[in-house]
Amino acid sequence: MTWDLFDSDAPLPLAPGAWLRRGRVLAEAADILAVVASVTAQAPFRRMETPGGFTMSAAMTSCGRVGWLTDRSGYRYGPRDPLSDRPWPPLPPFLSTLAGTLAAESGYPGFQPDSCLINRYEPGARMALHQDKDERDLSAPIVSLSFGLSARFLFGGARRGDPTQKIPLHHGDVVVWGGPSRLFFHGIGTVPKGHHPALGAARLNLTFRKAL
Ligand code: MD6
Ligand code: FE
Repeated sequence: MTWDLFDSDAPLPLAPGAWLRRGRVLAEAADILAVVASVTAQAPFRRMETPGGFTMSAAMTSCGRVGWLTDRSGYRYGPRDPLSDRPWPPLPPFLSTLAGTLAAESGYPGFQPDSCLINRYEPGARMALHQDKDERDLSAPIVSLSFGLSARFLFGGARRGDPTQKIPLHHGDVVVWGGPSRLFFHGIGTVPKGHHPALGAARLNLTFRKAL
């Protein structure tokens, strides 16, 4: 795909290998959210405990061959939902195909995610600065889709203390990143009060990963 300077849907560079696509999945949002609802009916959102003993303010669930987990024993991917002791719901083909297309559009052909982490924030929830480094193959990018309430994405650098860009993420926005910035620190600022027509008082974020 090619864009010129005047295309309003041209990818915005955030860092080397990191791209923001404003509204890229607006047209698909209703279908994506319907599929997410069927996943969360099988594997409900839950607030997990960090290794340090804090309860995360965002609630999470997963689908795919593995799901991301945290508890007192650490951060990891695991094949079963600890709430049910059953395998995570499968990654819906519609979502894995879409994630592959979005990755390819940002210069990462051949991306085949095996896990999707779904985060749910109510107003007041946030996500502290972190790196995504529990995946085995760090050459694969991460594809991130945001819905519902807007939030500020904090995008830093290779070191925790590096300055952060503060980028608002809105319903339908996509961030794809890998390559040189794959391990950059990032987080989500406290989600402000509000109401979104599609999701009410909540923000959802889907991140597609190649974890295995
Ligand atoms: C969120 N996202 O947007 C949290 N991580 O709710 C992430 O932590 C994230 O958006 C890796 C890659 C993309 C992301
Ligand atoms: Fe992350």
